[in-house]
Amino acid sequence: MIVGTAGHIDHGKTSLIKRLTGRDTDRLPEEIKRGISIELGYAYVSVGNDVLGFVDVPGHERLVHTMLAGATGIDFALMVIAADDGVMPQTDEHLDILLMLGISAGAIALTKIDAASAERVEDVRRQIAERVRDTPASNWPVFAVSSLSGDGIPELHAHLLDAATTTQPVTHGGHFRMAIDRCFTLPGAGTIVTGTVHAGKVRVGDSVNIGPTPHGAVTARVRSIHAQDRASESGAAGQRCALNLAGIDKNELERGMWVQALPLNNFADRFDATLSLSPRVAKALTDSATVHVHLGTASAMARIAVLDAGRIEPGESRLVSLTLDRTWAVCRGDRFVIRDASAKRTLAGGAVLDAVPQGSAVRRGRRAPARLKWLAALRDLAPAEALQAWLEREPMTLPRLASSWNLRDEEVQGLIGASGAHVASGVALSADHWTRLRTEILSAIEAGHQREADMPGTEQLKLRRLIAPALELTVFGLIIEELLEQSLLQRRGAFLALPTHTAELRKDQRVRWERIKPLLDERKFEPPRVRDIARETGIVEIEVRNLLKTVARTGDVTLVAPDHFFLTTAVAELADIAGHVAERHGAARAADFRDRIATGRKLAIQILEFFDRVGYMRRVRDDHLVRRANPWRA
Ligand SMILES: Nc1nc2c(ncn2[C@@H]2O[C@H](COP(=O)(O)OP(=O)(O)OP(=O)(O)O)[C@@H](O)[C@H]2O)c(=O)[nH]1
Ligand SMILES: [Mg+2]
Repeated sequence: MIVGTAGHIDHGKTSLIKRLTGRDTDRLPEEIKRGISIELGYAYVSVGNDVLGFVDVPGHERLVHTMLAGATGIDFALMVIAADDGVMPQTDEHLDILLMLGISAGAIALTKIDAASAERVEDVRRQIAERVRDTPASNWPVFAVSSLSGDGIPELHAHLLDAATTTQPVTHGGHFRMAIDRCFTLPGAGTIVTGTVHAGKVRVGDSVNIGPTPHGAVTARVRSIHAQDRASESGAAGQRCALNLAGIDKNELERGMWVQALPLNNFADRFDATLSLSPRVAKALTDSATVHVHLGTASAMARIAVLDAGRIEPGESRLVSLTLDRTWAVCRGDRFVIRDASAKRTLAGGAVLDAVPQGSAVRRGRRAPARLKWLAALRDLAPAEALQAWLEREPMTLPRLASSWNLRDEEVQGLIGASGAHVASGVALSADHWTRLRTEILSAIEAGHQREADMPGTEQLKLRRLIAPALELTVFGLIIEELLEQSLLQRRGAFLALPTHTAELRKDQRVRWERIKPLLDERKFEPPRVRDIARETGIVEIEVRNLLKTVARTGDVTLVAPDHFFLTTAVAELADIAGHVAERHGAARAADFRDRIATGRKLAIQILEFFDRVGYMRRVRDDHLVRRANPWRA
């Protein structure tokens, strides 16, 4: 267990830690000279086989950011209030911060009782009771102590040891994450970073990512570990650790960065969260306000967008989006604290809901009602239901889920299982969504058949553009594969068709088709049009047209231009050639293409336009750019 002090300046935090652990954590020359704590202090005592860790924070009003860094990751708060002063501004502020960070276990040390009358001590007890009323801190026992005389210290000591055995350890699952609070070089050892492990476990020999640095995340290897001040093979959530890192220079590191397991890729300069404004602030927090945000051991400036209201009134909770002035590492559930722009007052505390907003959050606006509903689900529901609500709206890749929720593979699997989601090609979709997409695909193809009865069907990419433009290609492909396997769809050359959209040639039609086919084959890149075929064969024009339309449905010919049917095998070759031309020249242009296929210019253009229409190519002015592999070769 890690105990963290909190409280107003000079109220006796450091003295109390010294009395409890025998260690003076004020060691900087400036701390000794000024008699105040400036940096975080650390001390440890053994409890049986275990070690109790202490983090001592400064009380100075200008050092609240340091207090915040220290309070991150503690399990147990030791609120220190001096009997002479009683409740003071940073008593209030630190207590707010502890509660905003979600720290619910704690005790209150009423210090310096040797310097106050018994009456005064009772007065301050009443002040404290008043202050903590209606907060989780109202359960924290109050110990009247003197670090000078030692009065009350054994009782407090015993209580902490007891709490250490009964307090539930932080059972954060997930990948290893630790916010760096110190980094330094140890002669003979190299780069050391320290912090409180926020989640997961790290072992000697592990590779870890450190970031964000100005060059993104940097990889290093854990050479050795001290956990709770002892050499160890591993460090786990809830322990203070010092990691000796190989492959990284101290100068690349600073407080605020995270050491994380390699699979985590959770860097963003924006996150969406729930935010509660302290009931003790005087003014509402307005939309677009600029604030300081503190998360882990980092702080940054950020702009707040209040998503579900115009502003946040004191005591209210709202959904917000924070845009930071730099990139951060964040995961769902991370707690953070907001201070005003001049860093004078603590205003609000929150928890991250969407760590790395993507997809529709960005595309369709962060205040879209559906998105707000979804964020509320993330806030209010258990993980499996929250994931289900999320997937109902849009699919999520498993790596993104793992990163933004900090889940290990088996945890991802468990959650996916519990949410009933459908996983395809590393993407999770709700089962409903999957079924809906299947239905939409079938009806879009059906509609295509009705619209263009003489086309064999709809091209796959065009279909995706119509139905699910944001869905990963591979996932869309898998849905198509499933429909093909179940014989609900058929491939006809480059097209997808319903099995019902076909044509059997009658005997007389087959005979005529046998006569026409060689004509198309003879000049395969510039075959005769309907009227020319009619003239050459003596078959009535309208019958030629109807026959070719019927053959088109079987997929053997393709209508490329008005009344101009090509053998589908020739279209496939033309698509290859257009692809080569585009590869050679960066784009397929009519002139180059015509030279290669030796047809008229007008026809070359018509063929390229046909490729644009079915989604094989895309036209930009006179250029036709390839969008995908030749669909006739799929
Ligand atoms: N009489 C008396 N003095 C105390 C007691 N505890 C601390 N002091 C004195 O109060 C002063 C401040 O004590 P610290 O322990 O440095 O206070 P702090 O809360 O750590 O101060 P910051 O870290 O700067 O916020 C020192 O001069 C201590 O000797 C106590 O129980 N009784
Ligand atoms: Mg101190």
